[in-house]
Parts: sequence; structure tokens; C-alpha cells
Amino acid sequence: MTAEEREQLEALCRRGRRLVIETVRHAGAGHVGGPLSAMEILVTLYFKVLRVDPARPRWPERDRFVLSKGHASVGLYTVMALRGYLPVEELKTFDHMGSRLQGHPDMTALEGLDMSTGSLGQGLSVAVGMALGSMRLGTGVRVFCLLGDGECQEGQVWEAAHSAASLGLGNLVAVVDRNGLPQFAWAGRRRGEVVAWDLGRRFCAFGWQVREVDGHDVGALAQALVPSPDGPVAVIARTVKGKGVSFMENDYSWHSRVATAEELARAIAELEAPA
Ligand SMILES: Cc1ncc(C[n+]2csc(CCOP(=O)(O)OP(=O)(O)O)c2C)c(N)n1
Repeated sequence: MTAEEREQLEALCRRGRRLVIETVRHAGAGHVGGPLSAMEILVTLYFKVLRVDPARPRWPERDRFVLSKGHASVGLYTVMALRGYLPVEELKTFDHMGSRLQGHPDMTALEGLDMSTGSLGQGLSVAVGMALGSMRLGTGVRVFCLLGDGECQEGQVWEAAHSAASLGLGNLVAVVDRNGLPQFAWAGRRRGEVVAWDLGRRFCAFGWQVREVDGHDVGALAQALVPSPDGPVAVIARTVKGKGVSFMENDYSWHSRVATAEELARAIAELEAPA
């Protein structure tokens, strides 16, 4: 990746973070910490990795993306808006009655969105089905799925992981936003305790190729988010929940909290401060 390209993607991430916080404030509800931790992952996917065309959202040979951690929908809508799937102005309708942009993604409402999600643990199973279909039909479609690390406590994730490896899905990449901080406590831990459990070893044990990267480094992500003909790939992206705004980072209360006018101003000042 050239320095210029990196700068462009990083600028998109800063703009995306601001839009997420503003959108949630405008709606009066929504998730913040998880969309902020996933911003570089989403921007790298939509601007560098995915073979998609916003002008042809139903192009049969497009790559597919499944946001398994569906509560981060505001992050996905923001990046899709920046990519040209919808007007940025439409983000102001987020979570309103009748809007195409709901608190969890609705594939029947917005073209270009490939899967409705929100009930954690299910997205990887769908991605496995999509990848299997593509492999059997020889379409060349690649499938990418973003999971939360808290979400990986769901047993269904591991049933899907087992199937993907058994089926030798060389067109499937799962990326885990490993921010170490779910909404509630990890089993046996205090609420708000950051726990970086070793998901890489678990995916490896299930027969996946594992790549561990800094999840805020767009260059490293672009290199890692590449399928392998040998079978499914798990990218463990080390991230920080609430990344980009000092008082939101690693604070579980920002999982889903609406910024006050004063907090919004402070967040914007930080995001727009010269590097
Ligand atoms: C099956 C299910 N149980 C509970 C929830 C409520 N919930 C929404 S987000 C969340 C925490 C998710 O943590 P993680 O996957 O680490 O997401 P991130 O920190 O990246 O936002 C929970 C428990 C849900 N959406 N689905």
C-alpha cells in the first residue's frame, strides 16, 4: 500500500468515527465502542479488499460481506455511505421508524447489504453457506465475515468454524474484532475487564489458517484480508474498543451510549486534531 493510499484510508477512518458518534447522538440510541474498534477493518474491506460496485449492488459476482456483530450496524452504514451505497445525509435517519438504516442490519431494506444480523453467533454459519455455494458453483465469489470477540463465546461460531475447515473453504475469511471488551463481563471476570483471550489458537485448533494483526493498521489489514486456497483464514485483529477518542477507549460504558453535546465536541476535537 502506498503512503498516499494509507493516508486516504486513515482520513476515511477519522471521518467515519466522527459520523458514527454524530449519528448515534442524532438517533438518541446506538452502539459506539464496537463500530469505533472496527472502523479500520470496515474501511479496509470496503475501500481496498472487497470486489464490489456500489452502482451494481446486485452484481452476482460481487464479494459478500457479513457483519456478524450486527449491533455495529452504524459503522457498516457509515462506511457504505462513504463508499457510495447511500447518501451520507441519510445517516441522520438511523434507527428511525421506516428508515433503511436500523439498529441491526436489514438486508431487505438496503441494497448492497448481504445479510441481516444482530443475534450474535449466527453470521459465520451464513458466511460458510455463501462460501460453499460459491465454491460449488465456481463463481469466484469470496466471502468475508466480521465477528466480535465476545460473540465468539457463542457455540454456533465453533460449529461453523468446524464446517468451514472440513469443507476446505478457500474463499472464506473471518475477521475477529478482538477488542477484549464485550458488553457484559467475560465468564468469571469483572464487568469492564479487558480480556484478550487467545482466539488464534482456537481457530488454529479448528483447522483454520490464522493471521494476527494490529486491527488499526490499514496496511497490515489489507495484507491479511486475503483468502487462501488451502482453506479458511481467520484474521485476529487486535483492536481497542472506542478507538480514536481518548475517553471512550477501553471504557465498556461506551458499548452503547449517546454522547452529550459536550462529549461530542470533545470527540470531534480529538478526531480532527492534527496527527
Ligand atoms: C445472541 C445475542 N445475545 C446477546 C446480544 C446482546 N449483545 C449485543 S452486543 C453484545 C456484546 C458483544 O460483544 P462483542 O462481540 O465483543 O462486540 P464488540 O465489543 O465488538 O461490540 C451483546 C451481549 C445479542 N445481540 N445477541
